[in-house]
Amino acid sequence: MNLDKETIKKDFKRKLISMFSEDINEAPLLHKYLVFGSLIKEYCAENWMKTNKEYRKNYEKQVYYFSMEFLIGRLLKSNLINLGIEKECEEALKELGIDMNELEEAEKDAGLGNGGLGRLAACFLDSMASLEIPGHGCGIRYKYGLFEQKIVDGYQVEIPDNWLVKGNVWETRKDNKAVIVKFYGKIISYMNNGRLNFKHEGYNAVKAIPYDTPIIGYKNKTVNTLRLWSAETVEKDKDLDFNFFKSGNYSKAVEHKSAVESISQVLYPDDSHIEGKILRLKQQYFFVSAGIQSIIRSYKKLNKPIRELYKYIAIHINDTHPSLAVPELMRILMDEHELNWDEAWEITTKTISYTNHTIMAEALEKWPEDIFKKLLPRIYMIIEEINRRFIGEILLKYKNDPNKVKDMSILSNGKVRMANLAIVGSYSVNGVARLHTEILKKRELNDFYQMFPHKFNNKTNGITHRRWLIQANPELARCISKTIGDEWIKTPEKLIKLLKYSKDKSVQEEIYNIKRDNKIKFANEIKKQYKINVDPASIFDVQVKRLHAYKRQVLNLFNIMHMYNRLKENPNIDIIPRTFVFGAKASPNYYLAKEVIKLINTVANKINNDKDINDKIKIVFLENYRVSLAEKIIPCADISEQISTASKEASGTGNMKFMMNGAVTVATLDGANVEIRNKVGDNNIIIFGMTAEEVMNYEMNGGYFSRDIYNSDSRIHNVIDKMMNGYFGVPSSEFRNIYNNLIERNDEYFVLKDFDSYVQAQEKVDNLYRQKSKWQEMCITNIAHSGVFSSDNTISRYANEIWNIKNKK
Ligand code: 26W
Repeated sequence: MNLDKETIKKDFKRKLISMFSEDINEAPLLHKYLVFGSLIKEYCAENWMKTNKEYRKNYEKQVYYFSMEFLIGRLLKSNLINLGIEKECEEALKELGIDMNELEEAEKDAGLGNGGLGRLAACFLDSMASLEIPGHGCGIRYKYGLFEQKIVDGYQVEIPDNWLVKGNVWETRKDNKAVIVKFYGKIISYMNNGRLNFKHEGYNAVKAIPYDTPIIGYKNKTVNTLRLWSAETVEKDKDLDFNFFKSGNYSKAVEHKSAVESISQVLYPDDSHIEGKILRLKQQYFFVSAGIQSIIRSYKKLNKPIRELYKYIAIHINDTHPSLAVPELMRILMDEHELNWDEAWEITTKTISYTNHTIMAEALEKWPEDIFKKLLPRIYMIIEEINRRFIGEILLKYKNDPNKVKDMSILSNGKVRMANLAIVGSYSVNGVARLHTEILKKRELNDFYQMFPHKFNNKTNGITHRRWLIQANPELARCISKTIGDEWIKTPEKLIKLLKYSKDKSVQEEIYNIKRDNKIKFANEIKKQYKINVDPASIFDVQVKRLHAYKRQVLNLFNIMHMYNRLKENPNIDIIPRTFVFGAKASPNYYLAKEVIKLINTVANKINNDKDINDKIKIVFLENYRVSLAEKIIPCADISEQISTASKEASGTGNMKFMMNGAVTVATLDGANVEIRNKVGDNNIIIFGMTAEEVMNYEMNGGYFSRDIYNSDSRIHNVIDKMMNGYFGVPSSEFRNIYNNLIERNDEYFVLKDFDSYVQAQEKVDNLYRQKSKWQEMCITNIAHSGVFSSDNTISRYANEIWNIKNKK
């Protein structure tokens, strides 16, 4: 977009007056941010409208990415970069006496997601717009995003994330596009002209109001839409509220309103455990029904036959959370468009595709049938019928084998199994990394794979290199462009050209200095916020991700405790100083994870203040890890910790972000780590630990005896004893869950089993880092190979191989 700085200055001043009646000298930072954000939105408004018109005019196939989570983070900087007006804006603001960085910091993160799954959805939106693919997001406008984390005395304390309170400049409320979603009530069947029809009566109506956010493509004219739904009472009930009010029953009116609004009130802060709460099921149906109704409504305006829906619309469901899309689309096609079952089923199963993001059994969604039936009577009927027909198919294929029916049916033991529903109702089922997809096919979903082999495929995750390199690490981006030209920006695979320079001393030096500058800046922040002195010359060793037993933050910490023990014995041992950085939120009711946070902080407190070890180890626990903090820490990392128990991490995407910023990965052969290793080669990554196959073999044979290792490995014995004997100044009761899991419950995630191999990997790090030129060669090799992990690549494959959309690039 063409804009000169004088125009920007003029527009800014005008808008500051029109919005707040203030001039620059008196306006607070927040007002300046709100004004500037609104201005940027104004700049993209025309292209937003035109994009929609073009899509309609050309009957282009639209993809709707349904996700309960979109972990967007901040939008100001990424919008400026994608509009191509970053430099002009920075200069204009500077001349107005405003610092762009300060303005950026005034934006609250949109934290509408837990972690990997939600951030992936956000990266995909950016890639779809940048590749000019007509793809839109559909989700929930939570009033409260993922909680804000405070660390008080080493413990996690959760604070509500009231992110909308000062306004959200990017969204537009669309009252004219509201729809009604129906809960509870009963279903009346009746015959009409020889056709069986269903009528929903006595339901509770909830109004779904869409809020649209523009998703701006990188230096093109495409502006797609993220549509998030908010729950409100319907007009009729508003009157009712008024009647309650008039009759003096004020509290009843308020109760009703808050019950309805609770649907879009808060994001569930759990990314690995289903809670089976009815409110979550309400959330799922709420946004799925609203989303599909609005898709069908706009499809009808095209005047195309409803039977051809799948030619113009693709609906993708991000994990099983939106799998009610299957029965909801069936309902609309049958009950509102009078198609018969077979026609509706054919259309539905040609429209919906599904991504699986986890094989952890406790994360597989199952809803109690009794709750389900009451809340969604018509949807339940449809699922019963889908299941009845599906069982017929199983019996036909497997010659009446009752075990297959038991294993595969959608309704089982009084539960509705959402993954089974998603697989049966969609034409494509994909995993998120090669290893993950193989495990799905061979084990977790083997029955389904045998029945529908054609549905299964892999789409390895990706990350947007615009946010995670150009925006987060502008100096590195500049250096890359200076070295190999800037083609990589539009075609990230071209980063491979850097490989030629991996041994080039001056490029090595330059990239070293860039990281060093990033580290200095961050070390200053750490000093300010945590009063901890960290040496920018130390190795920055970073593990940032949700806290979960399978991700094994404890393994990392045990190695640190072991290093500390060694240093206490001999303060002169020659190790390169390390700064270990952790960042992690624990689900509020995940007690083990909370103990781990307390343990990290407890150990940090002792080690950071121990004069004996000459500052050779520092530990920093970053409070409130979130997208905007990730953008700051990842460009500083020398080491990326990707140490999950092999087979447990479906893909990981942090691993890709670190690699792209020139960190060296310490990893198990899990998820996409395997593909990173295949790209960079064994010399440029540090692999340790059991393989997925070894882990799964142990699991099939009942695990292993962790106590044997505890008894035989004095390093481990020492570390665990110190954790439990008050050595760190905290009583053992605080870490009882950790201890029990590792020793009494046989260490489900093989922490002790992988410990020795991990210690060796960490010694290798120390060794390699001393060889400065070799280390830089590794960093550059990693950056050079990171292009294939751009989500542009991933999204092209989704478009070509799943959605049947030819992208223009
Ligand atoms: C509350 C139930 C629940 C269960 C699972 C909520 C959310 C989940 C998600 C599937 C968890 C998740 O975020 N999975 C991660 O998805 C990323 C994107 O594909 C992968 O990179 C991670 O490996 C995977 O853990």
